[in-house]
Amino acid sequence: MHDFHAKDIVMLRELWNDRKGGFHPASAPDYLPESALQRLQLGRLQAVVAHAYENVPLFRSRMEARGLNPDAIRGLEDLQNLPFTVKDDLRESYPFGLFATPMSEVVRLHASSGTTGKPTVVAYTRDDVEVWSEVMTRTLACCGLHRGDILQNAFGYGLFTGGLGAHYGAETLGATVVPASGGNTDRQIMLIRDFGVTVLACTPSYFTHLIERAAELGVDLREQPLRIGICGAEPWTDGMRQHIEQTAGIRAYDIYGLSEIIGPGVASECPEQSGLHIFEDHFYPEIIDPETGAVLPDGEEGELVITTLSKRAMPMIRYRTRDITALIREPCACGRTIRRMRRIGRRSDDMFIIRGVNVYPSQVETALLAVEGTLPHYQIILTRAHGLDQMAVEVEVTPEVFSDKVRALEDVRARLGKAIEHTLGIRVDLRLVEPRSIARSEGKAKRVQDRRNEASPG
Ligand code: DLL
Repeated sequence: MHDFHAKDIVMLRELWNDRKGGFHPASAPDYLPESALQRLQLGRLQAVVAHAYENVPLFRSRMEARGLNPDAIRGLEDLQNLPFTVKDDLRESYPFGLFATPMSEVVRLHASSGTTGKPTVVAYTRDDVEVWSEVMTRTLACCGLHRGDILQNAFGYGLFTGGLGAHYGAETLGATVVPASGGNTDRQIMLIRDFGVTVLACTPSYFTHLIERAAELGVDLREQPLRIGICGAEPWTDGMRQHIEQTAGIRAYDIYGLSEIIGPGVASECPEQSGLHIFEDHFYPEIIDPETGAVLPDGEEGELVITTLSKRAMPMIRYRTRDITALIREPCACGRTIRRMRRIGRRSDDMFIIRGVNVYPSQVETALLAVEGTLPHYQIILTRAHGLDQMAVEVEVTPEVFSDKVRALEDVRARLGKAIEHTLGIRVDLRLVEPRSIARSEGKAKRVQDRRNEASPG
């Protein structure tokens, strides 16, 4: 499968001992000329389509219904004739219905907790785990990690892909891993200090919680050797990034992935922080119009669709991620030639409509982080009264603002109200609350409480 460089990479990796970083041999495919990359992609695409066709009955029957077989893939552009795969396909084939290899070849299962009912299950062969380690190594190298770095991994270990994904990638890169997993925040802070941790990997919302707790314990993260944050698994705005970078004295990088495709390791920012490089020799990206399914050109915003080019246990053909972004073909100043995607600010299914206006949670975050006196802890509460959707935003304010009660509070309320109205075009019910009154998350933050279908009191 990774015919292309496997042996040489292993040899180079062992020779490689550059403590200052720079180029990591596993990153070689990031710099392929376009024509070589496309040749590689086409060969892998043909192989993966044939593999799925032969081994996944659902995929085969959808192909046959369109009068297609694997010979239909003569060029990369032929991919757009193939059927989509969606999250419900995984739910309906629970647990193992989409596997393309016998269980005797599956060495790992992961699952993502669905909001309702059964989780979705994903599988890996030994080769798949190796590809995963490779793309996570490339992710970490892209973010400037090198041997000698001590990475504290506060992504959750377990069925969630974040913990083990980052773990294997960091070990393969040659960094020292502290497998802290999520939670137990005081101990995390002690380890960061005592071990001289240089890299912290966790969700951005947990990072903000950790920063806050460190301050309460009298630990200034800016005085620690910590230099890089590896953040992902949930949307976060540039305002949130600035908050993390300034209060922790680090550079915070955005990494993207999803269980159905492999876990983390699908795309990563580089030091330019201007879009995420997609490891497209393994994950072929398309952007579609979510309404019509038509493929959109690079640069246009739409839903990200990914085809796995090398996965064996559970290949995904044209998987609809529901994440909204755009592809960037222009070369990156870092020198990588693989395409980038814009940061994911929203999903096609996290939008809600308030008095006729489309609202995304990230818009609220952008507005509130621009106002001084607020903290990056908030939640959005949706209710329904007399058939109309109502939106309230609860935001924590700093202790200074809160203790000053009337004047400072009114001042923040006025500025925040204006900022939200400016961004969303509507007024919302604003509730300024005391620091620490909104629940903290150890993994993915739940920003929206949707109570619209609960019976109204009385
Ligand atoms: O969250 C995998 C992951 C772990 C990615 C650690 C990065 C770091 P799932 O639990 O299956 O997998 O959730 C996938 O999370 O479709 C996006 O909606 C969202 N997501 C992941 N990364 C980002 C990101 C992991 N950097 C879903 N920005 C995806 C915005 C993200 N949303």
